[in-house]
Amino acid sequence: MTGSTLSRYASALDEAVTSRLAIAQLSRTAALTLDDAYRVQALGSELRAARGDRLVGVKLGFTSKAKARQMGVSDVIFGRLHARGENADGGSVALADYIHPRVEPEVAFRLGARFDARASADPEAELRAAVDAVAPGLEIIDSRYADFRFSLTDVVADNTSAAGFVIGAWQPADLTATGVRFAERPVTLEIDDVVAATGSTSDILGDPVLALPAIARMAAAQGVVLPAGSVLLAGAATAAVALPGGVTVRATVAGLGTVHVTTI
Ligand code: OOG
Repeated sequence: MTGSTLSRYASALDEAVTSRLAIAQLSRTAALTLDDAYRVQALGSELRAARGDRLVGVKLGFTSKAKARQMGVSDVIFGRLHARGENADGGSVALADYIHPRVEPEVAFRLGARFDARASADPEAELRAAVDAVAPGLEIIDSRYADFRFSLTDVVADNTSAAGFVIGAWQPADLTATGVRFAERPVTLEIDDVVAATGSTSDILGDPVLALPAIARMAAAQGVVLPAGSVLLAGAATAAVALPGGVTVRATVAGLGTVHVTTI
């Protein structure tokens, strides 16, 4: 597929972000390869950067079986997080900024040092060593496609539905220490104190730390360079839940604490 066609798709998806009007799935009219889809995603990130919305992290998607089942898609996918998507813990989120937002409870890692996978002899080890903290997180996803439906290449081109995120209090973490694991911690998503979904951190690839080799590999493939302070979202622990207005949504990860946000 030509660069100008891919740019056209990136612009259409970007316009859907800014206009909050969903578009038809690209796969209805075009046969994108997975490589094409990641190029569209990268071009979309460049469009954001051009208006001052810089890269502040990356995420994985479809790391949980519940999520993969919900969306009928199975491969792990990689997306980019941008500064304007960040919301303060305890703050408010305006639903008018989204098309049909959903929310997921997540585990987040923070990089204490810059990470350039392509400049590293051992990206997996370097990424593990670069992580300095862990926190509970909420991810707001918002497909730019009508009816929140897509193929694997559609959702990759659409930056894996990434739209917003909220990170709770960071706790120091040293992932180079032997035996570090974050598996088997109950995860709860509550809306106005009513449980909306439950899961376990084991639902994220068996253990959220296993997101790191996947992120190292995909960051190398995409040539993504992450500044110090970047956020890594390891993936959802439950299926996504539609985000209603006028509520408080809270994620709790046992041993890591809670994070919440109010919708307006
Ligand atoms: C794609 C994003 C999935 C996750 O954690 O599985 C995702 C979507 O379902 O819209 O972020």
